[in-house]
Amino acid sequence: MRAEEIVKEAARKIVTMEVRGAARIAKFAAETLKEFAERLETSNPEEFDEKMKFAAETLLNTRPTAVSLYNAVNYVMNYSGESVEEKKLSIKKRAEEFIEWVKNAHKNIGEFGARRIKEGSVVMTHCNSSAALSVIKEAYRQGKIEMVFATESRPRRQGFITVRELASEGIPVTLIVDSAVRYFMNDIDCVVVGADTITANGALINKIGTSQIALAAKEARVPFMVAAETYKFSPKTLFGELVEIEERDAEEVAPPEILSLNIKVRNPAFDVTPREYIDVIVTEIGAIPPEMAYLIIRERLGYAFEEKGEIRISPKHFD
Ligand code: RUB
Repeated sequence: MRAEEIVKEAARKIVTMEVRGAARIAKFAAETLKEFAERLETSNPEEFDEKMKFAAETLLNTRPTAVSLYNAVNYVMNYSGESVEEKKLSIKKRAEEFIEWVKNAHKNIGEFGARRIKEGSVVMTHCNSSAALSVIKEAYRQGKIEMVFATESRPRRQGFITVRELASEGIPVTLIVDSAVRYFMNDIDCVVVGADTITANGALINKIGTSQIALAAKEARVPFMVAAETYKFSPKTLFGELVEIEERDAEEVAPPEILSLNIKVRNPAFDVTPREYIDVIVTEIGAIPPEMAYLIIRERLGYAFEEKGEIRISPKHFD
C-alpha cells in the first residue's frame, strides 16, 4: 500500500469503529504514523514534514472526543531531525515509545485498581474499556469478584464485546440493558468504567450513559472508579478548550421505517460526568482523586506553548 492509502484506510477504520476504544485508537494512530513515515518516498525534508502533517490531520479528523488520539498524534509529531532519514528515525522511536506506554499502562492500572476492590464484590462496568477490564480481570484473578454486571451500551452495543471477553476468561457476567442500571445498583459494590478524556478540572468524558450510572451510584453510595491511562488526560482543557462530544449517525439508533417518520434523532456518543461523582481515577502512576487531574497534565504530560500559540505536549516518563 502507498503511504497515503495507509493513512486513509486507517482513518476509515477509526470512523467506522473497526478500531475503537480510546486506548486502541491511540495505539493504532501511533502505528499508522510510523508506517506512513516509513513508506514516504521523498528525500525533501520540507515535503516530508508537509506529508506528515497531512497524515496527522487526517487521523485527528476521524473522531473528536477521545484525547488519547490527540495525545498520540502530538507525541509522535514532536519528532526531530534535519534530514528525512533522521526524521524517520525519530518518528519510529517516538511511535514505539508511545505504543509501549499504551501496552505497559494496563498492568499497573489492573494492580492498583484491584487493590480497591473488596473480597466477594459484584462490580458494574459500561461499554467496553480495556483499562476498566484490566482492573476487573486482575481483581477476579485475586479471587475478589463474584459477578460482573455489564451494560449493553446502546446504540453500538459494545457491552457485547465486554461480555464475550469476560466470558471467554470464565468470569461470571450478567448482561443488562442500559436502563436497568438503577434497578440493580443496590446489588453493586463498585462501578468501574474507562475514559475517553479526563479534563483539567477532573471531569470524565466516557461512553454515553456513564454519567447516569455515576448518578445512580452516588445515590446508592456505591464507589465509582475510573480506570484511565495518563494519556487520557487533556492538555487542551487546561487552556479552556471544551471537549467536543461526537454525535453519530441516526442510523445507529433506529431502523429506516422509524427514521422515515418526520422525527429528529440525536445520537451523542459520549457524556460528561462531573468530578463530584468520581471516587478515584486509577492511572498507571497511581490512584488519584479527580482533583489531581491538573497536576497529571502539568507534571506527567508536560506542556508548552509554541510561538503560534499551539499546545504541544511531550510526556516525560515512560516507566
Ligand atoms: C469506547 C468508550 C470506552 C473508552 C475507554 O467508546 O467509551 O469506555 O474509550 O476505553 P467507543 P479504553 O466504542 O465509541 O470508541 O479503556 O479501552 O481506552
